[in-house]
Amino acid sequence: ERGFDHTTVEPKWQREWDEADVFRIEDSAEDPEYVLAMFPYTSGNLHMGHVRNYTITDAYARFERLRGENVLHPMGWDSFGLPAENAAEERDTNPRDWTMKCIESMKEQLQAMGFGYDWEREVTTCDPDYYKWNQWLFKRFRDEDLLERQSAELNWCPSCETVLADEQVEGEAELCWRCDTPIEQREMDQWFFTITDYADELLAALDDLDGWPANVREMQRNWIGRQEGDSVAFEIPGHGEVDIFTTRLDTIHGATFFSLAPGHPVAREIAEDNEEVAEYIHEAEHADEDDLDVTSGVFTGEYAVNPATGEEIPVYVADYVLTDVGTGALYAVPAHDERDHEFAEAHDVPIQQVVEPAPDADTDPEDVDVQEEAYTPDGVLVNSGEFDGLTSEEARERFVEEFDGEHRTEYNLRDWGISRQRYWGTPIPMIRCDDCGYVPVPDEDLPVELPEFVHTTGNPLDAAEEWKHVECPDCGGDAVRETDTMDTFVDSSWYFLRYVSPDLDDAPFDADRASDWMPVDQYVGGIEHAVMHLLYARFFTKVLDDIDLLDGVREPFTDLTNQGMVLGEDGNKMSKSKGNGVSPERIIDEYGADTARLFIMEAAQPEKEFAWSPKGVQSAHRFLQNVYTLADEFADGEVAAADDSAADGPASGESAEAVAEYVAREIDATVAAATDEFEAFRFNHALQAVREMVSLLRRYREYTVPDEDTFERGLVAAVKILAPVAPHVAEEVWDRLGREGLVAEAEWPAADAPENYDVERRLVENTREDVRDIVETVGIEDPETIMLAVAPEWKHRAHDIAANADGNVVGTVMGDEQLRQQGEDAA
Ligand code: ANZ
Ligand code: ZN
Repeated sequence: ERGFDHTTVEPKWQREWDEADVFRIEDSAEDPEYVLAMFPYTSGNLHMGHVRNYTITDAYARFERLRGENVLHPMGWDSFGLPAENAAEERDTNPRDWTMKCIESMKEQLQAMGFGYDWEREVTTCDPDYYKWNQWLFKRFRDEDLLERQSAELNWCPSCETVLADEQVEGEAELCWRCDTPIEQREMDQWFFTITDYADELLAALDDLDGWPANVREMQRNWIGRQEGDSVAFEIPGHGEVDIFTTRLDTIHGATFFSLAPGHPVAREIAEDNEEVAEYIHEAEHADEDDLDVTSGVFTGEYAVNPATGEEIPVYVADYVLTDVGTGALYAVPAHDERDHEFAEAHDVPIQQVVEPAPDADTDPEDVDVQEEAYTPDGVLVNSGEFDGLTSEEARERFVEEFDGEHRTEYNLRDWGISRQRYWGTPIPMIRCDDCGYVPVPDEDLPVELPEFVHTTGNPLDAAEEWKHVECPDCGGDAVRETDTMDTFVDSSWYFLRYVSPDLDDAPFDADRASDWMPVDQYVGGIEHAVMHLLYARFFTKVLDDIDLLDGVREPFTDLTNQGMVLGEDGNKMSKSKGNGVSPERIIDEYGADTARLFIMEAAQPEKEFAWSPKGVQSAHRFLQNVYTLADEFADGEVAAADDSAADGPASGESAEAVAEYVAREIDATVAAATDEFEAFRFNHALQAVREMVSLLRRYREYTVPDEDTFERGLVAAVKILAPVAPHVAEEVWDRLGREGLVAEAEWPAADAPENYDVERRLVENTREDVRDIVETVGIEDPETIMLAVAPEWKHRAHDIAANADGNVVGTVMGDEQLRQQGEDAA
């Protein structure tokens, strides 16, 4: 039985890498390259999503290392957060012990996968050596006026007398997770980072982040939500002036009602002696944000005076007006706004047109019927008195002056509330003194360490009497520590900088080294972090640069990749309840880490989702065994003596040199293609190319007695291309071929004659175009036809291109050897 045994091979090479310090990286190295995966939350278990994420960065880091780059590829633990408290509660332990156990087992799993990290740089956020710097940075933000006390609504359990996290509020009835008491909303002062000070820069800089996926940039744009508009005051007799925010001041003459958000102070004021309004507000506060009904609202009995017309229009309180958007109040113009239109129809409010299409617009004014449907584009004013005939834009400019308004820029982005009423987080380094107010803990007293965990109904920090009571750093009087801890997003906003100098004890990170390594060249992680984590990290980076801790680094991550989901065999998201999950450990046991890694990387491009496939896993495993066996046979001298009949030479009359030359060219083309594809993060293409090259080598030795040098060069190239993805098997083969040292430390292969490749590359580009055309005109019903159509031009990638055009399955159909042959014949 030829082949390798993964259960011995994998641990063996992991030990060898370790002993040779392959992944240890020195600072101030030449050609620094920073490859980073989003660090895992310490749940205790790696799932397939992690495995995919970390395989991608590991393969890329190893590839870059082979190309001579000095690659920083670190790993750490996002280890604060509520789940640890809950687990501690359930298991009668404490969050620290539980978290440390989780780290231990997750680290073992990462090591079993063969990921090459510089473990000397491990960063653990719940470690006081780390969170000390959260506290220190908090104070620097305060020095920079980027810290504020603001009031915010919190979930409050009146029975436990404690604030609850959203996750601790259960069900539609919103009950306390512990005592089932309905929770209340309470306004309380909290610490906020004023990220809104950076809103404009965070927004503008997105335009230049061209290494980021467009959808992530768009999500950040929407999240920041910058809008230019105007505010104007409407008088509500008995309640004073109410400011509205509008982007369509030109439509003010068409306002037929006025809407207040349920949380608007005037709405609350009206509710004081209006039962119906009070009830509506109460219900709105408890409604699920997701099932928002545009037509929901209640008439208050009050009227607002339109400053443009002097008309009185009815005032509603309506759910669709959001409390913290704009001013929380608006005038509604059903003729020109869809939501207002729907609301007006439901509540029988008149609809009055004030804008019609401009003469040069595509729409004929005759065709506009605002009673039927809102007309939303800009146009020319009508029914607006002396202002008729102005364009929308002219009108907006005129009206701000005319009606005493103000031009304003509004943002959706809010300041970042970082206070959490929980134990397992970074203590906020503030002390409250009755005489001095809030006083920061002096730098020399940092870190403020967490006290022992206690089981209690509320925040354990509140119960830590001894820890809590301290002297005021200013006046020496009795004072109390802040018992809130920081949002764990603070931890993850700068952890990538700590890796640069993880043991430094007089600064969060070494500024010089940081400017060598930063920005991160490749950042890979889940799309779920598109907004919060990635926006906060950008914000931190800008602040750190502004306070000269960085050297002109304005953005943390140059290239970003969001890996797609690994679905269950059934095409659904893997989940415990569906029982369709695949555990990484089982795959490692059964097939080895390399098989899992290869399958994952072959299955799809990193951004695409794919379904787990036992067939694909087996195919990856078989391929690795085949590569090993081929090398084994070669090393034993069995390749040259393969077959007597073949030894007579090519039957077709081609010279042995011509065949060897052909194979050599294919090897070059494969190397060149693999290099390009790795660079472009299309690992599956590179792997497809190497599979084809290996199968060519196998056919070569069946066809004739191979030229030994060419054959060996092919094997070596295959091993090197495979090394980033299937590193253990690659070492084993390398060793079997009698090569010096470790393939992990070898050099990426060079293509001898890249000019050949250039020609083919142009063909690929053309072919891609062709396939797109074919797919568009004939559809993808008959993939074989497409295969044949493109195969003559560039057989290497024909099937794979067709797969792209379709998006999935076609690739495997095309991999079929027979089809390939047909393609070659057609050529
Ligand atoms: C009057 C008006 C007339 C508006 C019109 C629009 C069209 P978009 O829709 O993205 O441009 N608005 C203001 N504050 C709001 C709040 N707190 N909650 C919900 N909606 C609010 O956003 C701007 C428009 O959103 C504003 O312009 C306002 O409606 C509404 F023909 O004012 B407009
Ligand atoms: Zn004091």
